[in-house]
Formats: sequence, C-alpha cells, structure tokens
Amino acid sequence: MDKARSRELFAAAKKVLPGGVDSPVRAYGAVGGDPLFIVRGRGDEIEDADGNRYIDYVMSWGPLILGHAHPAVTEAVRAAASEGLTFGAPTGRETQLAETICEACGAQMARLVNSGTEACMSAVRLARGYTGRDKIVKFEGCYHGHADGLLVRAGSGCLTGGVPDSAGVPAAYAKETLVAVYNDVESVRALFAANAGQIACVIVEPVAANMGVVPPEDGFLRSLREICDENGALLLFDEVITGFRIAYGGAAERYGVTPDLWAFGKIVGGGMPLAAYAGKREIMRCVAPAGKVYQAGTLSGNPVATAAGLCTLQILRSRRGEIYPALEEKGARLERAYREAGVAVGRVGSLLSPFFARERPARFAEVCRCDGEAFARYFAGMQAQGIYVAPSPFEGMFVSCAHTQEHIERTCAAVAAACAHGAERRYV
Ligand code: HOZ
Repeated sequence: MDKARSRELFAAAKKVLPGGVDSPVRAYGAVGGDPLFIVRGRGDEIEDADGNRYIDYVMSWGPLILGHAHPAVTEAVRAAASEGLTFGAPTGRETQLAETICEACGAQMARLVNSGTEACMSAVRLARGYTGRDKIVKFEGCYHGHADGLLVRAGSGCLTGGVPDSAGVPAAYAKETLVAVYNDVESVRALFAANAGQIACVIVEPVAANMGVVPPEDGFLRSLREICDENGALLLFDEVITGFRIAYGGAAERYGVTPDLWAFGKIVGGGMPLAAYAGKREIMRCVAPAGKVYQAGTLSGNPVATAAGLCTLQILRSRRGEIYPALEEKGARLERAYREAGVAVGRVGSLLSPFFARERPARFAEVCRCDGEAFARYFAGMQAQGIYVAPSPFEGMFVSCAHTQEHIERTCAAVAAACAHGAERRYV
C-alpha cells in the first residue's frame, strides 16, 4: 500500500500545524507511523491522498451515522449554503432543530453551539450558575472536550498522549473538579460526603467512550440520579457521542434515567460543526439573555450546520424503527468477530471498542492495564487490510447505516487476521 503522498502532506503539515494535526489523537502517537490524509468519503468508505480505499470505522469520530456524503444531507447543505453561509441573526431552522432535539431526549429547551467542548463547558457553567455552587464531579477517563476544568484526569487524546491533566490549567481552577471512578457509586458518595453543599453537578458520559467503550454497570446511572437528587446537584449527561447513537433518544431512552442537563455534539450536526446543550426549562431559563449565565457565539445555530443536523435527525426519526435494530445487528456481528479472535469488547449498539485484555474492563484502572503494543499491531494489521479504525485504544468504533453487510463481513475476516497478528505479546 503506497502512502507516499500522505507522508509528504504530513511532513508539510508538521511545519505549520503543531504535531501536524488539528486534534492530537489524529497524529498516530499511540500506534506509530504517519496519519493518512483523506481526500474523500462515500458511504462507509474513505479514500486517502494516495488513492487507497478503506472501510471506515472512525466516521469522523461519530457524527456520520448515515455515512459519508449522504445524498439528502449534502443536498440540504448545498441548498442552505446557496442561501447564505451565516447571518448572525435568528433563523427558523434553529427552532426546528432545538424542538427536534428536545422531543427526542425529553428536554424542554436547548441552546445551539459549535462543538461538544462548548456544549459541555456551557452546561457546566449553567449548572454552577443555577445551583450557586462551584465544584463539579467528573469521572477519570471520561472526556468532555478541552475546557480547562474538564481536562482533569481526561480520556480520549489526553489519555492517548499520556497527559490526562493538561498543562496550562490553573491549579486553583482544577481543584474545583472532583474526580470519581466510573462504575463505582461509592466513590461518588464519598465526594458528596466530603464536599457537602458544594457540588453543582455530576457530569458523565452515560456510556464511557473515551477510554475505549465502557458501558455503565446495572444501576450505575440510576444511582447517580439518586445521589444528585439527595444532594441538590444536577445530573449532566454528556451525550456528545451517545446522543442519537445508542438509541434515537440517547441514554435516557436506553437506560431509563433522565438527567437535568444534556450536552450533544457530533450526530446533532450531521457532520457540520454544531452541538447543543439542553435541559429542563427552569434551568435553561438561566441562560442569557433569558437569565444571568452568559454564553454566546457568532456562528451558533449556523444555517448550513442546522440544515445538516436537522436533515440527519429527521432521517433518524422517520426510520428509527428500522435504523437502530440494523445498527445493533451490525455492532453485534463485529463484537462476535472480536470475541472469536480472543479479544474483549465493550459495546453498546453501534458503538464498540476492542480491549486487548483477558476481560472487558469496567473501571479506568483496568483500561490502563490493557496491552497497548498489541493494539498497535492490530491497528497496523487492520489498516494493511483496508480497514480504518481509530489510531488509539481509547476511542470507539462507529458503525453507520452505510456499512454494507459485505463490508461488515470483510471487516470480521480482517479482525481475525489482525488480532492473530496483535496477539503475539498479548495479556502482559
Ligand atoms: N474528540 C475526538 C475523540 N473522542 C477526537 C476528534 C478528532 O481528533 O477529530
């Protein structure tokens, strides 16, 4: 497989972009080698700058649940763009998108922003403004974007790069972030006991998906709900990854636990830079200009992005009865392939990740004991067979509606070969 052009492009990029990329986890730091430079995507495939084609399971890290360049979504974008790229004034589609998001998850009001980072950061500020408290609880290994206070013990690229606590975050600010253990209710109770009356919210990925995919244990999310209620704190679901993916109604639909606030990203923008935070009316009314919690944005509710997001959600809503069962089936087929290859798997619906460990981890400390070198060999084996997976053991695989049965089967065969290759020094 020739990768000369990608190599050249990366060499040029490194001169002007830090690390040659615009987001750290893209840089192949955990697996070695140079990143592929992508020129186009169609359905479930991407093509790199050297003309190599790959079945894609990164899918832009989650947004592309309908696949690359979905005809209806690209047409919606084209039509919206031809009317003007941005106005910085209200448009009707923002209301429609907010209504669609709220109807799906059970929220009453939403505010549109540009990225998952902004959505989480703003929702945390809102929780603080609403409760009048400063401290928040997050879980080690969970990632909520790169706002200062949320980088404490963070997953995703921080974990991949070995810097779960970023430089540049003032210690005085970081100490307002209390860190609990995902899937360990007692660790949350202990923080509430030690910080009575001071905690504004618990922010959690309902399915942890930035330390590999770690599903919540039975009762975990319900216990968080109870602890928050007992202590007058808000429960904030970061559904940037899980929203509209693990079910049309996200975690509330899948697990029957309703938070006070939600952060959405990825799928809600249909592949464009759009995200949202949402919640109960009483809380959302605190956001400016209705209330005193300030948050703003020149491109918020951008007309082209809302067109992509709305079109995507409308397709998901109208065909949810067929889409989600089909995604579940494809995810289950891939899970089986990994298990048959002797690799543990975390999976919820079409979101999954292999773990090079004897058993699927349920806690962050167990995730950290997985075999990173075996992952790197597996990654190289998959790429050599034309399968594009994330260059990090801590990111999920995203299955889309566009993944064909034939490509899923081709992937299963590739998994068997790549895992045999990755297995040599497994389970250290
Ligand atoms: N935050 C993404 C991973 N969970 C990475 C985004 C990117 O590198 O494009």
